[in-house]
Amino acid sequence: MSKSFLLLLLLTLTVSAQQLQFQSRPDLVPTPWNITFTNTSSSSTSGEGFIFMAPLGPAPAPTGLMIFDNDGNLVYLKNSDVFLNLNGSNSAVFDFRPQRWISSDDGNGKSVNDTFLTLWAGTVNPHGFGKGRVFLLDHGYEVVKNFTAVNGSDFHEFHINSDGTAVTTIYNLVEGIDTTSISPLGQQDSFVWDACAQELYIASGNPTNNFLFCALSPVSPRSTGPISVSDSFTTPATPPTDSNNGWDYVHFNSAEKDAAGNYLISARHTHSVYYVDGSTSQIIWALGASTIQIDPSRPSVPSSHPSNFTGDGNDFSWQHDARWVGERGLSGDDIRSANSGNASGTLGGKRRLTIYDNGSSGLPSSRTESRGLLIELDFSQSPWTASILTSYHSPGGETTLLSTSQGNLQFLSDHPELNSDNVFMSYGGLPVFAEYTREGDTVRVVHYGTSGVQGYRIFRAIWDGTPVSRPDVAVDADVGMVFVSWNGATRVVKWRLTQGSDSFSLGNTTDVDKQGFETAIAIDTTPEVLQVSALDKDGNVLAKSNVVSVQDGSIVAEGQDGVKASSNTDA
Ligand SMILES: *[C@@H]1O[C@H](CO)[C@@H](O)[C@H](O)[C@H]1NC(C)=O
Ligand SMILES: *[C@@H]1O[C@H](CO)[C@@H](O)[C@H](O)[C@H]1NC(C)=O
Ligand SMILES: *[C@@H]1O[C@H](CO)[C@@H](O)[C@H](O)[C@H]1NC(C)=O
Ligand SMILES: *[C@@H]1O[C@H](CO)[C@@H](O)[C@H](O)[C@H]1NC(C)=O
Ligand SMILES: *[C@@H]1O[C@H](CO)[C@@H](O)[C@H](O)[C@H]1NC(C)=O
Ligand SMILES: *[C@@H]1O[C@H](CO)[C@@H](O)[C@H](O)[C@H]1NC(C)=O
Ligand SMILES: *[C@@H]1O[C@H](CO)[C@@H](O)[C@H](O)[C@H]1NC(C)=O
Ligand SMILES: *[C@@H]1O[C@H](CO)[C@@H](O)[C@H](O)[C@H]1NC(C)=O
Ligand SMILES: *[C@@H]1O[C@H](CO)[C@@H](O)[C@H](O)[C@H]1NC(C)=O
Ligand SMILES: CC(=O)N[C@H]1CO[C@H](CO)[C@@H](O)[C@@H]1O
Repeated sequence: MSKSFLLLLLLTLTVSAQQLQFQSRPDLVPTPWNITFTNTSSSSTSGEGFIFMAPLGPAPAPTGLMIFDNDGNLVYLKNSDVFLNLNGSNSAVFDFRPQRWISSDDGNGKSVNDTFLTLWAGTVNPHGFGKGRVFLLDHGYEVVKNFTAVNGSDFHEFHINSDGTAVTTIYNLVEGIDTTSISPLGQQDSFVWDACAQELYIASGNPTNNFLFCALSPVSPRSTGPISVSDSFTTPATPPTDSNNGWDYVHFNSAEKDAAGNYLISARHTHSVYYVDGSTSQIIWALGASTIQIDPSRPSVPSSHPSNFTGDGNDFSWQHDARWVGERGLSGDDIRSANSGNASGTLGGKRRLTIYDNGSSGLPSSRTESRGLLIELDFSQSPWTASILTSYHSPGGETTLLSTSQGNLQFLSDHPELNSDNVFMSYGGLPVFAEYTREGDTVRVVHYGTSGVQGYRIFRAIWDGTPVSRPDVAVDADVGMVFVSWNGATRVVKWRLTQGSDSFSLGNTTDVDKQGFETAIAIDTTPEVLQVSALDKDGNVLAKSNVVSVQDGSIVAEGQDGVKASSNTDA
């Protein structure tokens, strides 16, 4: 996140009426896509599933939660103001995607193993972090959980761990910190923004008491406040002497727990990734910056957490989204064996992670483009090594893309249901996402929105949605058409039009294939009324629109709502 992001956000988020796209849902305005590159010589095509994003940007750019199909057709759109009654200019939603939650207790005495849509909603601080709540939506798009970490969850992370817990980030303003080592504006008694990662039970929304890691403050009883202020690559912009000028020295932006129970945490402002013990909250090792040099005219200073690895895998800066890859289904013993460098273990004493290396913060940058990195850590030799195996960058035919904030990277092979080995990447602060082959060739590039729109994280995932509402129709008797849509429905294959003199004599059935978000169907304008039903691939009726007047579209009789799917077919 950066200040430029905030300026854009403060310009705020309304939608202009001229952008009307759907007759049946004039209130829904999706962000437009421009597929600027498709690699015709690549045998690798985009994976299955849908694209999940929550674009933000200056008015009148469309914002909110959005799901698209591969061709850029809208599947679902929800305006962000329904969460928390967001109505402030600095309110937003972030990090929208499906995640699987598996737990023996869902909070209502039942076990759960299902996919939920997850998101963060809240207010964004001018420094580029936030305070809000996290939400889980079910297959009918209804909120089933919402909760927040102690002191309010920050938007950077809401990750569901494989053991059924979740982790979110927190930012706390701490007073009385000595920053005199930070020239030129450091002060004896400073306000500094601490960053924490806290583990929560989803069932109750309460902290687990297993894991709370804060960079600066010791939080009893588990954390020791281990990351020194002098490890920061930033300096305060103004003297940090009052609470409005707190210095964001460390900036956590991702956290996730592995099968061994330990956390991988990305700290953007120390250019480091930390591996933190899940039961003691102590740093086990660091990857990234071993020396800090902010001003080239001054000598570099050693980090309090120099990298425990040698090799080019330390060469990232201002990074986001540190994720273990290739560990799906592995046990805690497999991971502990790799951590101990056991070359005969399942992972051969090695582990792989991905990082979105934006290489810039909007300040002068020595690098000209952002990139995704696949890094291999080898614990089987001494010293440990970190090597870049592949980098993903400069999508086909583009000038270089350097994003000053945000971004993420997804290894699709960790999601076998997507049937793809590709790598999916969002350029965060730039409104671009791209898909690469695992080897780094560009498969496809999509620009979305207009200049100034931002995406934080964008995901490709399988999703099965059946709204608990009914399909929407709009009749235009002048052109002899009915327009039908059903916001969020993923199972509809055909629409069935029935017409008649009243709601008891509907007949003369016409089935047409569903087209994109909204389908236009030719109608006979002689009968009095019509109704449109949604059919799945087996011809079952999923829901029915209201029965409406052919002449003016007014409601004659109620339709039939969708019935929430309780599906485990997605992952
Ligand atoms: C889409 O991108 C292409 C290539 O950059 C550009 O020429 C074209 O104008 C863009 N179209 C829209 C609608 O923005
Ligand atoms: C919405 O904004 C108005 C004006 O800023 C404020 O008075 C009101 O409390 C806000 N409502 C909510 C739910 O945040
Ligand atoms: C969030 O949860 C609280 C109860 O914890 C509930 O009262 C509130 O309605 C929920 N919010 C939404 C948007 O569902
Ligand atoms: C919450 O805020 C209080 C007061 O600022 C602070 O003492 C405490 O450590 C914070 N706790 C967490 C979990 O962030
Ligand atoms: C990582 O390096 C630090 C010194 O910088 C050292 O104290 C720590 O023991 C090392 N971690 C491991 C797991 O070797
Ligand atoms: C290394 O892993 C192999 C295979 O899991 C196991 O049999 C062996 O005991 C491990 N060695 C050590 C030193 O842990
Ligand atoms: C397109 O795909 C081919 C075959 O994989 C590859 O050689 C080429 O480099 C790709 N183009 C780009 C721009 O990545
Ligand atoms: C049935 O619909 C077709 C196509 O709209 C129309 O041509 C025909 O007249 C209708 N038949 C009856 C019996 O309503
Ligand atoms: C959860 O459901 C998925 C998909 O149905 C299944 O593959 C997996 O084995 C289940 N996991 C558990 C722990 O039940
Ligand atoms: C690797 C790299 O380019 N790092 C740069 C990231 O951006 C900061 C701030 O703009 C530069 O100081 C680094 O050199």
